[in-house]
Amino acid sequence: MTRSPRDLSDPSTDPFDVAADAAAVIAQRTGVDHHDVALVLGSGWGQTADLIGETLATVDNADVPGFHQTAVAGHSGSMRSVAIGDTGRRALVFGTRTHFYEGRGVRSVVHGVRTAKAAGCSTVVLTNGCGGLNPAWSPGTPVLIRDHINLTAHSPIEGANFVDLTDLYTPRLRHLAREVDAELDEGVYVQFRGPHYETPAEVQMAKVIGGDLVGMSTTLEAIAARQSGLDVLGISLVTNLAAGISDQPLSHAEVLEAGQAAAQRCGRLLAEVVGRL
Ligand code: 8IG
Repeated sequence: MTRSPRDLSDPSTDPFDVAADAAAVIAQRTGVDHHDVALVLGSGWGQTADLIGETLATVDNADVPGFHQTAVAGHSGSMRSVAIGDTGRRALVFGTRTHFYEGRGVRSVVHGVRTAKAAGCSTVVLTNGCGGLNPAWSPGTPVLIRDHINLTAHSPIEGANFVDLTDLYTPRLRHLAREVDAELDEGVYVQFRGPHYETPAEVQMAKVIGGDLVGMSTTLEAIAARQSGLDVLGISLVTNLAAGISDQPLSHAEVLEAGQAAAQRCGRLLAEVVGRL
């Protein structure tokens, strides 16, 4: 018996049911019913997962309930099951994410995280490319996310469900990341809606309210991860100085370039952290 795929945009659909369906397809296509850690690869992070271990299966997003192909250059529209070194554990690596600015709704944005939970993961590693407010962070610098400010005015949580976001970015995992790379700075990530970059005045606002990094992703996913009981590690790759911090204009080409340049350091960092989880 086949069921018709459930549509996340239908309010009568339970998004956790779609996540369970997605996890079942992933289990079938990858041949394992359990993954241990999920990674979401943001701008500039595309190559980094190769250092984690061997890719044992690749699944097209289009074949998994609730997932979509991607619209952003430099992102891949598939997910992979990767052996974590020789630990016997598996990573579920999402090569792309759905961004809030795509207008598919918050449920789509956090579907990967909910699917990771349904697939058995206990930890999610959220990566992104972003703008940096600290002029010392040259393009290609990875920065740990210590906390966030969500300026989307949305939440992935539905109903009167008051989830505690204290220590949202698991302190133990931040500590682990800094054991791997002692030079890692930490910062507060501010999510704007996008898809335009900020004005210089908006970047100054982000600074005044306590931000260090500006981007268009991650916070909604982190909130959904906490709701699901997942541990969260967030790592930003500063691919450009935020608007007005330097006198250079912003371009997506610059973003991709910085990612290439930083791939070694970021790849090692991810591989080592995931290996030690
Ligand atoms: I890559 O400077 C990247 N993503 N909002 N601002 C915002 N998002 C970004 C930026 C940036 N760089």
